[in-house]
Amino acid sequence: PQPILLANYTVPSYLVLKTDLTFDLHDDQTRVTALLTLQRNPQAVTDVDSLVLHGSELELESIALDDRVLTAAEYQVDGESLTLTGLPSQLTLRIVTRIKPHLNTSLEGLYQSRGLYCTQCEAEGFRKITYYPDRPDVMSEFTTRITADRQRYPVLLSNGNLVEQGELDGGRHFAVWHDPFKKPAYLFALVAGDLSFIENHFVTRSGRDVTLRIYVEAKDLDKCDHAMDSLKNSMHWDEEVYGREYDLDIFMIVAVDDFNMGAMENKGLNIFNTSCVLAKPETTTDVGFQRVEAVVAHEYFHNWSGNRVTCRDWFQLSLKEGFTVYRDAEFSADMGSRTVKRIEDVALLRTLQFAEDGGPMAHAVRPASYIEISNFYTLTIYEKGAELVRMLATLLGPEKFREGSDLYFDRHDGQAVTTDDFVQAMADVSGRDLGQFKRWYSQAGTPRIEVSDHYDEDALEYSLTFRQSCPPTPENTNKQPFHIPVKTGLLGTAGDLPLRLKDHPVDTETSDNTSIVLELTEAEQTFVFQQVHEKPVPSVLRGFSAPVKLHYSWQREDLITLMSRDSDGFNRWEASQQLALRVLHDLMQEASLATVSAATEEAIAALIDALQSVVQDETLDPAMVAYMLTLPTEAYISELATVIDVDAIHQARQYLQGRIAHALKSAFVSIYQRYDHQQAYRADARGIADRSLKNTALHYLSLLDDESWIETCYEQYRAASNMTDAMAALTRLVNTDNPLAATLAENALDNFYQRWQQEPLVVNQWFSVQAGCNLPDTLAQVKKLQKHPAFDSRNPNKIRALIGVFCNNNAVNFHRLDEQQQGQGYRFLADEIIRLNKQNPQIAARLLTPLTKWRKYDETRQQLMKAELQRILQEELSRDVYEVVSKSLA
Ligand code: HT7
Ligand code: ZN
Repeated sequence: PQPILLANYTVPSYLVLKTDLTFDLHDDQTRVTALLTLQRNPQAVTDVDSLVLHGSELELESIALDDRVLTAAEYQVDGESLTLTGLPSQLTLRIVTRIKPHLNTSLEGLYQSRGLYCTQCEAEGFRKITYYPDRPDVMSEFTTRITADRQRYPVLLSNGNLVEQGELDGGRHFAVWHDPFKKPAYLFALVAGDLSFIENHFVTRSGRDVTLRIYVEAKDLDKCDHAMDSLKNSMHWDEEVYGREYDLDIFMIVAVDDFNMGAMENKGLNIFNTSCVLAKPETTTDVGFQRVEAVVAHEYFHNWSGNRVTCRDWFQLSLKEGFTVYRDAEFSADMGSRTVKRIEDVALLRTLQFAEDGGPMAHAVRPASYIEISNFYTLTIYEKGAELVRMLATLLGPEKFREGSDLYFDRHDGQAVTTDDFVQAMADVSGRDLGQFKRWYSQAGTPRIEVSDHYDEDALEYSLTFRQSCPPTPENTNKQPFHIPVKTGLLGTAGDLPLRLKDHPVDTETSDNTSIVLELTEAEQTFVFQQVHEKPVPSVLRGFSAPVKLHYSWQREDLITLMSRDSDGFNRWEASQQLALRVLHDLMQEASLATVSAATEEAIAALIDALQSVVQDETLDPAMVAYMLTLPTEAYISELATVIDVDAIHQARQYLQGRIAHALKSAFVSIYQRYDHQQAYRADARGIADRSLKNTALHYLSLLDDESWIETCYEQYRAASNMTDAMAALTRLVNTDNPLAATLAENALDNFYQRWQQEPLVVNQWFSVQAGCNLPDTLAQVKKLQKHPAFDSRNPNKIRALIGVFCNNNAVNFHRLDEQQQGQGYRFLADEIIRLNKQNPQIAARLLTPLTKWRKYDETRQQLMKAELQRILQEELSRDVYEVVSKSLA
């Protein structure tokens, strides 16, 4: 397959003014009639008279130009397109195609999920429905008529407002929907099935009443309230914070069980993975509740950042995704704890996005080429893209940033635009030159910043020197310096020092007196602070103000100071992680963990002391305490390593957890006992924080050589009235290497399945907890679970819960090298990829990620992983899988 290049972009030759679709849904096939009203694009560079319509896996029944049916000689069709030439400047096309949704396992286009018809058109799924210019810069006004059997498909939905419905002969009925807003085909949606709904209303600030509906299977009606509350909060927040109102009479969410991603922002008719809508305390963990809130908000916010203003081409994907992730992150921060939300987002970014940016699939936030666009729905596009928007907000300050977003929406409403247009709006309102900033969009890779400092006690001057560099990535080796905002403060003995920066007027819009945004634009830059009366501890990159790897050789004491006193909550947590990382690295250098060196003992003692203070600090949010007590994950330690030593990382982390458990036992006991186990469940920040701290304490206590804590885990599991507590306890039982724990884990797992077997999302958690088990023999257990009646090898959620969790979140087992299991994890994954390559290429390509990281492992593992990638390459591959495998072997 040939790559598609941004450099080859040309405007569409024809515009589609109107798109009238008729879907006749029948068991063996669906007949799609598309009536397109077309006009030559006045902006087309040359006077072209040809039109390329995309189409894939379609059976063409007929095509008529201005009501004249064309003969096969009058158009060219291949597997991907239909081309017409010699066209007039105005025309209509009536195209009739037949498709087979019941055989569609790719979950792109029109497909069936548990008897329900639904669509997924982003990025290029519409071409599996009918021939069409399936590109985001072709925006059209859609009318959709659906006919189907009335009894089996009582609910017929599409985008926009319902304009007509009625009965037909033969037990059939119809509905007609009209969407007054021009949109690209990727935002088209259709749903038909037997669904129930909950309804609510929202009155917009201009006084329009909007009907809100969430459609689910009848059995799930009791799990929709959290999504509805989240939707109403999102609508209100977008009015308050961005001045954006909803624009149709109705907003609908439909939950489907088989879905490749989390959700889809189709205009007025969002389609969601059930995992991102359904929530109730008994079945859903706190993380699940937060995900529902975030995804509902994200999709709703797309109504402006994505739908009203969309992308010119798929290279601009981050225009809508990065901006919308930034918007949903700010929303979640406002709904809960801002610092905690930032810690969670940065942890994800630094673990997974940094790994992506340093690996074979690294690409710029605005990539220059792709083979299969579905492979570019990445952490880089979403999370790093959001960081770029966050940096713009930091550089401009809140008022100018809001002005910039207003200008962007007003200027481009109804258009398909580029990331340059977004930055230009920010530049226009602020008068700032953001030319250099745009390198963030075109240069891949994570910049590295080395910081050094000097205190001149005679001159009372403190200087910070920053040196930036960026490692080469597959598409660009020679990086130009980035424009990097580094939010900085200086800590003295009594707290934050007032800042007086030499030769730099303090910008009052972006800085207070104790925090300043230093702007790096050169490879090396020094900033001098004046009237500094003591040698300070620098607190740099506050709030993680830029997606970079920052290096500064803090003394251990400096980290302890930052941990206890920094006014920036994010940097307090960051200092705790740095301190723990140092100890973990020391431990990994030890020949044996049976006896560790005096220096390492000293480092452990200092860490434990610092954690003791954290536990005793009553001013800290319990969620912060929980995060500060939690050691950096194996995945993050691996990301930082040059060569990943899977077993040493696991052992060092286990060992240190054990030491902390012993040393802080009484604190953990008191946290656990203090917790009111009878309190009613609340999914708010306080409730989540309290459970998180209590379960962190239980985790540590379960590591003690004291079976009473294993019994406590079992007791918590049995008594739990919410899934967070049940799962926390079950996870400890499953992962504890002790005969009593094994027996209780087995009982609990049996009980869990018996209780929840009718709830697919809960069964997924049951699969995950077993797939994530660190004890040996897990691969055999995973293979056994694949044969379990509740496992469905076609359902993406099940695949992610079992296979995804084993391969991504269970490094010690996936990478096992012992004689019986050497390379078996890799072989298992490759077999799955080969199977999924035909069935669902998008899922297959995503699942490949852990194998693509082969270069980061030791020689033996490298060879084994590479051999599996080469085995996959021998197959007849989808574009999706081919792109990932070939790039990772290149
Ligand atoms: N914009 C949506 C992307 C999406 C998607 C992409 C490829 C294949 C399947 C998909 N389902 C949804 C989701 C979002 O970011 O809001
Ligand atoms: Zn999105």
